Amino acid sequence: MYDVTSNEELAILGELERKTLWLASWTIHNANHLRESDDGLKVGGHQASSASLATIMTALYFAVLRPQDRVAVKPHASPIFHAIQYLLGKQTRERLEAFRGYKGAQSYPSRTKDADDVDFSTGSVGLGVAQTLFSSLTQDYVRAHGWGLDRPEGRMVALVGDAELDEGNIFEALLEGWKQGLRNCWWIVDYNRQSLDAVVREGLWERYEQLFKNFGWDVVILKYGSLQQAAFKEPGGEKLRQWIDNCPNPLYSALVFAGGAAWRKRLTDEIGDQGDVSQLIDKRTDDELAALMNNLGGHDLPSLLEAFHNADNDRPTCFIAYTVKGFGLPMAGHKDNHAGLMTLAQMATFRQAMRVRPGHEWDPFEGLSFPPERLQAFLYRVPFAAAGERRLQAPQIEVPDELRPAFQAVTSTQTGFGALLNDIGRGDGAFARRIVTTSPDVTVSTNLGGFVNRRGLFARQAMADTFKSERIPSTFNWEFSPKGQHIELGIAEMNLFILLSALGLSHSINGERLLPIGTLYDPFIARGLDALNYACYQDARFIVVATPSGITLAGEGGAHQSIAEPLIGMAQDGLASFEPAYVDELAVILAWAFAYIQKSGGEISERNWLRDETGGSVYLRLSTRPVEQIAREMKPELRQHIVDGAYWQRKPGPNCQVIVVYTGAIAPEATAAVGLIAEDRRDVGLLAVTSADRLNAGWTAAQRARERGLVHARSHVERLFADVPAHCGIVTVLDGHPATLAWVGAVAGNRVRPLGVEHFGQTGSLADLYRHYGIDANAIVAAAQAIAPGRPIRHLKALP
Ligand SMILES: Cc1ncc(C[n+]2csc(CCOP(=O)(O)OP(=O)(O)O)c2C)c(N)n1
Ligand SMILES: [Mg+2]
Repeated sequence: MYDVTSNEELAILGELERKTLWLASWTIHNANHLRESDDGLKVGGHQASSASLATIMTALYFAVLRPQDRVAVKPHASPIFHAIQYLLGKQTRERLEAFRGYKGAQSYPSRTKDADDVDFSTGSVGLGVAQTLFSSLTQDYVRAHGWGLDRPEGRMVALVGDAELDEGNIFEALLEGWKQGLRNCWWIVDYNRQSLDAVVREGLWERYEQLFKNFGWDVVILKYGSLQQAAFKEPGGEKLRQWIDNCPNPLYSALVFAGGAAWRKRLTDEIGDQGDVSQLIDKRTDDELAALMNNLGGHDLPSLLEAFHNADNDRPTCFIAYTVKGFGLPMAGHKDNHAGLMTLAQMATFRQAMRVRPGHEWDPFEGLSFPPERLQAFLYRVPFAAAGERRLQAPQIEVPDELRPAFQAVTSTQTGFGALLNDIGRGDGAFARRIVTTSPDVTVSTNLGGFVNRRGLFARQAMADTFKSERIPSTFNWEFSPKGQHIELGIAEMNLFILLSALGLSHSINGERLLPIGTLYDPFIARGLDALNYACYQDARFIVVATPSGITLAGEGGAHQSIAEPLIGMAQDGLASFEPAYVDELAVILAWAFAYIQKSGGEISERNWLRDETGGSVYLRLSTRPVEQIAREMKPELRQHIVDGAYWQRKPGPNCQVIVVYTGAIAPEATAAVGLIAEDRRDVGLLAVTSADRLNAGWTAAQRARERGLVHARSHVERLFADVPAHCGIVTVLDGHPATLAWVGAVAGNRVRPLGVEHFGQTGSLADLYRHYGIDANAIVAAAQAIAPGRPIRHLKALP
């Protein structure tokens, strides 16, 4: 597995560990003390936290990892990661010098913003850890379908902070991993017993050990380094081991901080009267004693290499590696060290110990004892870096230009979605085969059942549907097999989004493209929101279908209403959001989405703010409300307008006084209201907004482009409003927060009355709720009357 065959190579690794620690520390020091900082803010939480992982990461990157392995590095170990990549020739000095500055190396490893081959972004603790698990499941999925078998299987590795394990999403993922037969996954816990504020509870490792074993993992505890193991074999060694085992975490940390003399005093006081132990202590200098006591498993290269070597199988394995936060630095072990920074004086001492001359701080081999040629030769042979480009590419899957479902005259977008996917499920080309669906226990209730019946559930081992084999009639045929295309998840929305993140990076990680679709109830987007953001930040590509939504689910209950999601859809970077009212619109959007999630290339610019060249992920907010469909031909212009975000369902005339702008399932109310208003107001317009997100983004980008000199830039919404008179009032309405559409008034300077839902939880029939919240036809008419005063609108009072 690794190739450290000689003592010389082990010694080189030791030198590289020191160099890595130096470069990381210097990077942070430079950013804090030396570089002209534009904001005056200091970097916190890096120095001590990075040092904690210096040894483990040295062992991994320079010896153990293979090019096919993928790693999520604990956020605060970012400087160590960048330093290692610098030594491997994949990071530049300029970016290190600009650490956490504009376009410099990032404070937390970023797959999209860093240039040195970050596999998984981290930052929001817990998410990167779970991502490795779901990436491993994705790898199994891809290979079970017969794809990518010419490439070696990779291992997904997470470097986990011990306090990071407080995050619940990690345990949600663990449970799912157990259900799905997780393989090829290592989690290496940096057990420094410190978090940001605190020292962790005694004996936490025992809970972890039990927990991981319960979920079917191997657990390897790396507590004592090789120096300690040797010392335990000396006379009195067993006593020392007992003392270490009984020492409370805060005391151990305090003594690490205090150093050799303090260790001597404490050990002598507590166990030193027992002849043998006194000898063991006395024969060591203060420095040697400190080195012995600091020699925990996580800082001992031979122990680490051996442990990783012994785990050369595909079982999920958790390594609990004892470490010292701030290892090798003056703040080692101190409970306040999280945001600790080395002072200039401390840095000078450290520099001396590292034998780095002023002006040579960035020289890769400065102060090391091996000749540079020998070190360089070693680095050239590092297996992880030897194969060149680790990010893979996959060709785009050809998708149909149009989807043409047969649908009922009165139907909902959710039903339409089910019908569209069912139709796709009939196909046997690459398009149908590359789709993978997933849902956190709402497969049937989000209408994915038809597709799953056709394509089957995924499991590495086939499992028959018992109801079918027992000949009990059922609408659903749920056979699990390695060929299945639906991954059934337990009810955990964080898992849904992290799985989508993993599936949606398959083209880059496995070199095999998938077209992932995840479904959930709209309100529960909020439950998984940080993971959704994480997935988008990594540029994973997927379609998320959220249904039912809003108060339109009516009798289903107040607890399931979603209000803020349309705003989330607008604000979420990397996610194009749509809320169609009609199934023909949905068909257009879905066909477009399959192409959009595969796009890449092109810089995001003012001209291209909608990412039409660069691509992204897609969110469809759907509804269970049956709506009378419009019988119409889907002309190319209408198709384009639907994708751009809006079209005139009824174009306003030159004498228009009022316009109704609506989104989604509220279409019948908006249409009815316009019909009523039209009896007393001339030239009324009705604008159907299919994507407030894209409509708004286009408008903002066009304004910025003009401000920067592109005087002819025009957005879709500006063109739509080009002929609308300035005195015309606008009523906007949707089943969601009114701010979603309120901004349209600013496009051409029209007054707006935005209607929508602002309060949560009232239950009732659809009519009750639309009336209660003021988004029914009557409320729209009343708002129109108020905003475009004139002759009373006669039908207003006539409505119930
Ligand atoms: C979701 C989330 N909450 C809070 C934080 C702020 N934060 C960063 S690191 C950290 C704790 C660090 O402890 P540990 O994981 O043990 O790492 P160590 O500093 O010991 O290396 C916290 C609370 C965060 N990054 N993400
Ligand atoms: Mg910690």
